[in-house]
Amino acid sequence: MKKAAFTLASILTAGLAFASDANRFVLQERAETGLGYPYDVSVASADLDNDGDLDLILASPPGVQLYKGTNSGYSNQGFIFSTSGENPDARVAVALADMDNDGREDVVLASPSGVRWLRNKGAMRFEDKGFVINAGNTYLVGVGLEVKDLNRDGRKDIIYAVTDRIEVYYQE
Ligand SMILES: [Ca+2]
Ligand SMILES: [Ca+2]
Ligand SMILES: [Ca+2]
Repeated sequence: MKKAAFTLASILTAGLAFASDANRFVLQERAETGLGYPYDVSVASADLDNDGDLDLILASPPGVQLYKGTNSGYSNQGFIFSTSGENPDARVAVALADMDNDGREDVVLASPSGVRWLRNKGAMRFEDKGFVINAGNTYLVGVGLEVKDLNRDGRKDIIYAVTDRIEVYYQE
């Protein structure tokens, strides 16, 4: 009985120690983006090739770059999508979600122009499905994006925000 109490105390102490360390962050890795202009950027992570390692996506007005997660860090795979004609000063936001429920996380990219879906075809290949939301803002605005099943019907929905409004879209 005494031993059980000691064990519980140890667990509590361990929990407190963990909580007090929660504000410490240690740089693990740093990768150059190669972007030579002060573009806006947005990042997200998911296991895009279902190999058990989280991968990173970096979005900017020129396009979307992929960093594949490996045992020894993240490996820059270059651009998986290039946006021709995007205003270099445009804002961007990116989210990773399985939009078509095929078991592969897709890339959802937002800019003032709207929201684009890059379908994950597997083996780190992505297909541009074009704009799923056409906002057509020609002026520069801040952009926010969230992808979630908001109405719990099993299909991912989109929250798209620009400076003066927030819009909720359900997937049909
Ligand atoms: Ca992976
Ligand atoms: Ca998918
Ligand atoms: Ca839904």
